[in-house]
Amino acid sequence: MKAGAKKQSDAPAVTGRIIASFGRRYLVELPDATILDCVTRGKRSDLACGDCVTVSSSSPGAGVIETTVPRTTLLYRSDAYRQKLIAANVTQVIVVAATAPEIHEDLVNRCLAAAEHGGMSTLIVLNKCDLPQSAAALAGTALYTQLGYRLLTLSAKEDITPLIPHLERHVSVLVGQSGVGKSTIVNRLLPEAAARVAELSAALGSGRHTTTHAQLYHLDADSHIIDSPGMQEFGLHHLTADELAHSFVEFRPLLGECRFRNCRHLQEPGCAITAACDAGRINSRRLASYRKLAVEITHHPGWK
Ligand SMILES: Nc1nc2c(ncn2[C@@H]2O[C@H](COP(=O)(O)OP(=O)(O)O)[C@@H](O)[C@H]2O)c(=O)[nH]1
Ligand SMILES: [Mg+2]
Ligand SMILES: [Zn+2]
Repeated sequence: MKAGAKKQSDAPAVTGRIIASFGRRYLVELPDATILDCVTRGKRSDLACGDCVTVSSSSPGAGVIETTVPRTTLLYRSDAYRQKLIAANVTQVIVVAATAPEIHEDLVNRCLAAAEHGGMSTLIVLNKCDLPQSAAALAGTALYTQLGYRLLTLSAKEDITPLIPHLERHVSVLVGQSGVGKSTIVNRLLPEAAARVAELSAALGSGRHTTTHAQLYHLDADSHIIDSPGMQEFGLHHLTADELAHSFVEFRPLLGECRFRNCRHLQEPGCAITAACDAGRINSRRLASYRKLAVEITHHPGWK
């Protein structure tokens, strides 16, 4: 040991995965399925559910997170002041909407943009299709299938099986506003695991009924699913204006065709995106959603 180095615990560090995060407290699952209640050293809080970490054990059942294995992906949202990590190492973002509560289209657009920016694949699930208002909701989502997004209609309560093939060999994260049925989906897929983890979390976390943290579950050796807390806000302050425009997939073929190179597609003359919208080739609700975001991310003091 180098002079001055802190003495670490005697047990060698092992690699595990964060399966739940509660503020600065994490549940880390080891390869033998043991679950450790872990903290980080110092004030570090840049870890997310799905992160692979090395831990040294501090006492039976507890550990300290020492290092993080580099991530393949990170899904997060951010406002002008801070970032909120949602999940790490996911390959697929499942945006869950429902026939009720009414689809929050801006939120769907933001989740999709974050997934596009982070290089994850996407699936939109329209849940609660057993309810009478499902025809209207389905009409509202036609926009997304026209853009090329995959859309699955579901009634998690009645039959979860249509979702299963979409989960194979993915680490999926369920995102969307609260009340759309994310936790129900997990419960229907994995009733026993969900109950067991809920118990563990109640003991360690806040003990509240609603999901106040993200939680990872195993479907099989290669397929995992993360339930996330419901969100109303989804800021994308970590994107530049250019990255934002690229994360709206239908804008991509037109980017570079505006009169001004640094066009933000707001009110600039000669904007190819505005022209495409006027011609009916870009949906005006999507453009409005993009503009709201563009104004948001560029109108604060820290903008780069
Ligand atoms: N009718 C109907 N209700 C559902 C369905 N899935 C979930 N729910 C209900 O919607 C409410 C919110 O579900 P929950 O899973 O907690 O949503 P979350 O906040 O997204 O996790 C609960 O009362 C569920 O029973 C469904 O497929 N059909
Ligand atoms: Mg929930
Ligand atoms: Zn433009």
